[in-house]
Amino acid sequence: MDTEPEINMILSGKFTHLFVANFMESVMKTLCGMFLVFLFLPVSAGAVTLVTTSDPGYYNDSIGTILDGTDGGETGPFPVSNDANLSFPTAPDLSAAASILGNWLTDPGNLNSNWSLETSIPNSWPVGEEVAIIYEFVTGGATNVVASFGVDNGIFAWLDGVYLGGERRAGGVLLGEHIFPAFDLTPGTHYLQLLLEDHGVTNGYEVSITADTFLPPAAVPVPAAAWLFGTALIGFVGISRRRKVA
Ligand SMILES: [Ca+2]
Ligand SMILES: [Ca+2]
Ligand SMILES: [Ca+2]
Repeated sequence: MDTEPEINMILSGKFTHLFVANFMESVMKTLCGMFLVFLFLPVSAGAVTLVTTSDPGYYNDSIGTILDGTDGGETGPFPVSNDANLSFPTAPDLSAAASILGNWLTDPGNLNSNWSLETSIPNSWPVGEEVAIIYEFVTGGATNVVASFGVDNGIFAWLDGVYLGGERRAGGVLLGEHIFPAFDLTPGTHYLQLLLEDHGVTNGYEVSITADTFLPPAAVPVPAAAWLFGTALIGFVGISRRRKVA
């Protein structure tokens, strides 16, 4: 019978050996294929996009032109007409707008009423005025974060209140004309604070912030949270009882 050798193979264990050998061969082929795919994949920089133009952020459009002419006049960060290309290695003096901006650099989790959480950051604003933006990052850690901008006319940037730099250019918006040095983010909440400057004719804003890796924030395990809540409740009951006793 035709099936007899097969039965015999099963009985003798040969079939099992053949099956395992075939299975291992197909696994090895698949793994080799995957390895080759990985080998030919480009090493991608900026694999994760964190912020693009029109994404939401905190927005302050109450500054108006109060900074114009302060901190060095036409050669400073807030000119009325000077279109010279300049870099500003030290942070601009924002004291003229201190009450409008509030504690945006030192405590961005508690902003004053001039700030709003917009559905999206506008890419233009009244000509000649300055506006401020904050992007919030809640993460379990991020690496090689690259912040790239196109602005008409100037941009000043801080990360968690630490000045990253500032530049001014003549008119026009070209994404990538301002790129700040890449940074990593430790687990927690971080803020990228931006001040946009304009001095006439027109203005505009584009943004692209990427990272090589971006981990989501660590979730609080429910049993632990429940345990803490339970402990707090027991403590509260204990205090209440002691107060009643006293
Ligand atoms: Ca201005
Ligand atoms: Ca520009
Ligand atoms: Ca302009």
